[in-house]
Amino acid sequence: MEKVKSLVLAGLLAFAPALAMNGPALAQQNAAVAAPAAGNETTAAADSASNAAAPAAEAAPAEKVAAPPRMKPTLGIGMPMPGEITLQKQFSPTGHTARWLHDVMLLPIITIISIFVLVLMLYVMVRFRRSANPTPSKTSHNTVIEVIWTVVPVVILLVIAVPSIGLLADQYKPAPKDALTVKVTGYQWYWGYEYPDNGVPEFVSNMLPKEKAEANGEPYLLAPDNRLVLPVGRPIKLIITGADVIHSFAVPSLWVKMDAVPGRLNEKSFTIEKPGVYYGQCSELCGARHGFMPIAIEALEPAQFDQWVLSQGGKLKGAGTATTAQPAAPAPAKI
Ligand SMILES: [Cu+2]
Repeated sequence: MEKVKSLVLAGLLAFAPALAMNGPALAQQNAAVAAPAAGNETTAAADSASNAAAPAAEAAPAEKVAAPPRMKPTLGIGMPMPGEITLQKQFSPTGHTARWLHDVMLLPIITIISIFVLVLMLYVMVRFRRSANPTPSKTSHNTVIEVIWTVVPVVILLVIAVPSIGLLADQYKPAPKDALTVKVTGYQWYWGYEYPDNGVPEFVSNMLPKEKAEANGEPYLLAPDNRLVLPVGRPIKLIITGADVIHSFAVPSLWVKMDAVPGRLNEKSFTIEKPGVYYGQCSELCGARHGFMPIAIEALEPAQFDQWVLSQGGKLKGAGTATTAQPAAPAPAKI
């Protein structure tokens, strides 16, 4: 009995520091998660309420710039379509190279090799079956054939390697100095966007409920309330991180996919070629609502993007140090 008692005591002592440290941390985390994850409807409602209250709270800036109207998505652009079997139409230079590599190089080579091997196998099965070929050949070496089946695959691999390595390098090319920096944070289970270059504070992006998405003419499960607004034709640098677990920021039609890892800042640079709405999703299993943290990039003409930045109380890059008053809550392109 004494032994059991001392064992329990020893166990409690061993775990006491861990329990003491984790208790408050866990509680804090839960409180932080509970607030935004309280439900999309309530978050959206709270957002609109704070937006309505915002103008009254900050009467200081004389001219209030209106945000550009929320862009309507185009069916089949920047989103998957039922029955589609190939990559989405691309809207970034790296995306075009990738799509070309897949459509023009890899797919034909894979198809030709598969058909060639299938035909060879069928031929061997028919031509050299036991009844048609009762005494099999004893040949064990054929130098010419051996050289061919070694050299031809090597040549094929070299031909694929050249554009493939070029694409790999392209995907990880650092952004130029004048790139627009946006910080993307993955949370369980929504995204946060912040524009440090423009002084636009972080706002969060939650999935739209079904009725709202349908009423807006937007694809349910892909449409969030607040979009990541970006300019067309300007190099963009996304700094991507995770706040709790590993997420992955992925927008297929812009050839963007980068892990959002807690404690690490991953970088992804790209340029969008055409204005539009480009949808994506979290692509890392990150928990129960992993499938419900969509991404929508709204690409605007640079002038419209500047207007959006001003509407959020931000300042234009290179516009000196004059800052407008920070609004109580940012109001990105609303529903
Ligand atoms: Cu996620």
